[in-house]
Amino acid sequence: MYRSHTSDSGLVSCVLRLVSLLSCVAVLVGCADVDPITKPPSPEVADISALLRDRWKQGYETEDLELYMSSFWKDGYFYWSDMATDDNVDDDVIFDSWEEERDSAINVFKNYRNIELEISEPPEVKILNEDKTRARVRNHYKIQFYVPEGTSLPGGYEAYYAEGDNIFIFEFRDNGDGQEEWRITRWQQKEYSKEEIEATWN
Ligand SMILES: [Ca+2]
Repeated sequence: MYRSHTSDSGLVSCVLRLVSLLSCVAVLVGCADVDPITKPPSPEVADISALLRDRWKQGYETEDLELYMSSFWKDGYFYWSDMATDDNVDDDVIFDSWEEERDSAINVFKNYRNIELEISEPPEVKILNEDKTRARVRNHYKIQFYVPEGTSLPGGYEAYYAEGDNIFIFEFRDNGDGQEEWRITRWQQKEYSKEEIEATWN
């Protein structure tokens, strides 16, 4: 009897523990459901998000060439835009040099008096390897380029508008100053067509 009694008691205790454990889980899940926003982003997401905001976007908007170019790794840089025609690859712009990205930025900064760039935040970040040194990053952008005063674009417009999605590959590398950081190594731009932009207005 004694033995049996002990065994029953053990079972009861076990069940109670299980119930107690399940309650804890329920509380934890409950908390996560109520307030998911307070979960801080991982260091990778925070760093990548900061680079896009404080160097890539701010450098372009303030036409600060060095700041803008510090968003990119020089070695192995690759750029590809579908030029707003994703059904036709003949007009795509593709290059694999950091210098060409720089020349393109110099050209834009020379020809437009003001640039306004809006990006979706935070970007979607997917870490691609176990070492956490490579990530695929997506965001949405809206950009407006204003021509200098007294000039206009064909049709009399004072600004050029573009919108679309960016798909970046970021890598975590040594920046040459003994510090490792995330920067863009590959940038694919899927630009919206005029029809796609107009569809977002409705
Ligand atoms: Ca195209």
